[in-house]
Amino acid sequence: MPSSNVEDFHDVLSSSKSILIVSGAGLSAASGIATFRGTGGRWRKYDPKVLATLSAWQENQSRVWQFFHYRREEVRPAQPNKGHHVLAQILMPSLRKGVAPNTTTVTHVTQNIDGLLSSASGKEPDGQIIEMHGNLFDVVCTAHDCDYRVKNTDNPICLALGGTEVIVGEGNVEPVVKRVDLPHCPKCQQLLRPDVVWFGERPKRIQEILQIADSADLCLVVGTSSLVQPASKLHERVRANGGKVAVFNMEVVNHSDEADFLFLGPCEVELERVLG
Ligand code: BV8
Ligand code: ZN
Repeated sequence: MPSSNVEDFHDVLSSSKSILIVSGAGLSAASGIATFRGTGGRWRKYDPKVLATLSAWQENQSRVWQFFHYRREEVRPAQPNKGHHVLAQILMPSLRKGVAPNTTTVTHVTQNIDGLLSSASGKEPDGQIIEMHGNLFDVVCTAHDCDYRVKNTDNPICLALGGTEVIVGEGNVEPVVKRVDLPHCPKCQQLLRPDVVWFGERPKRIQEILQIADSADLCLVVGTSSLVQPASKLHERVRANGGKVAVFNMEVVNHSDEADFLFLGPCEVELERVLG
């Protein structure tokens, strides 16, 4: 049965040498970004197989670009919440509380593609922040022999997508933008795509992430339903190597009753109460 004793958690935290944080959509919920599977979650309205897979892209780039344009504009006004700021502080040795400043490495692997953790910490993804599913505002050229990959925050990313509402039929989005009007590469004129990891694609920096999980002695699992692999298996690797697991969630999810610590409630409140 997981403990919710903060003092016991602090003892584990202060003696940890390598901390892995794995976060999901629940961390950004308080910033106004819909989660995927929670009540009113985005996937309830759309079929993820239609909108976030390589086959969907190959079938209809217009449909997928409309969905990602819609999400870029949903995320654009969002600000980091208290949960992001508490987790950003832990990344900074000088700002940490309860974590040994210089002898502990902290890596935050987020499934979120909203970039809010980077905004809160004031630093782009690096060795400490890993956006394993990519970022909504990164685009990459689809030509295999072209290296064009940039951050693009244009609003809209191309004129044709401006103002297009995502028209959702029975689980489908009706294409209203011609392929020729979608974003194209300025270097080779091929089509650009969102630089995010779709279902069936290899998560970013996954070998590095697995090595970090295998050497971590504490894993914080924050705001994720732990349904999507391989992210959902990372805390199990930490446990398998004798590490401790602490879950921060609104509800008991996928095996969180096997965690060492479980802090139930909004993570933007619980993270500050337990870690702030
Ligand atoms: C891969 C980017 C191979 C795009 C995303 C059959 C069985 C098992 C696995 C598979 C299978 N078939 C296929 C697979 C593999 C598949 C997978 O896991 N499918 C699932 C659906 C079964 N995985 C893949 O395809 C991955 N690739 O496996 O490649 C490989 C592996 C290793 C090495 C080499 C090759 C790629 C997966 C990436 C997909 N892309 N996003 C986009 O966003 O459009 S995933 C998408 O789901 C988001 O990134 C999201 O973050 C992620 C997970 O969802 P959550 O973040 O957990 O969000 P959710 O809504 O589910 O949960 C929110 C939670 O927060 C809830 O628990 C809620 O209670 C809580 N909450 C809400 N508010 C708060 C809160 N908690 C605290 N405070 C609050 N305020
Ligand atoms: Zn190109």
